[in-house]
Amino acid sequence: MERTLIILKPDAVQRGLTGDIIQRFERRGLKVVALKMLQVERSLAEEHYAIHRERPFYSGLVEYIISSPVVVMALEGKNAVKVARQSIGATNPAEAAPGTIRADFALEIGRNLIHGSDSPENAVNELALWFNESDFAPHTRVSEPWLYE
Ligand code: IDP
Ligand code: MG
Repeated sequence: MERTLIILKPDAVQRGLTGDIIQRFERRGLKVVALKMLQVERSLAEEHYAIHRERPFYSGLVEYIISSPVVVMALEGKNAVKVARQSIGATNPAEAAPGTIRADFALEIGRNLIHGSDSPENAVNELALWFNESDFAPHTRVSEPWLYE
């Protein structure tokens, strides 16, 4: 089993879409094992997006992420990183496949609702950045034999 970090960005919270988005992951079979709402500190936003520091959109991206509260979660499941990215869709909602979260709920790259880790290695690092070990509530669900053979 693998874990991935998901951030429901300020636009998802402000637009009242957090429930719809979490439901999509739950329906797919991914399991929420940590979940919290917080106002992000600038330093955390800067560290999370450090890889984009030299990009022209970086300062706007940091302002966006700290502009209003976010909901952050850890999802667990087989290939969680890959399948969550697939359900999220392409970075630019205008290019995302129909049926993905970004295509179905968003229009612009700078307001694309959601973050998902892009590799298992980055997921481990991002989960450690956003959560303490005590924030996780690992559990087995009765549905698991019906999700995994
Ligand atoms: P990802 O979220 O699909 O992994 P990244 O390339 O890692 O996409 O970019 C991180 C975030 O930076 C995007 O989700 C989006 O919020 C923002 N971003 C990326 N490119 C642009 C851009 O050209 N203009 C504005 N914001 C951008
Ligand atoms: Mg990314």
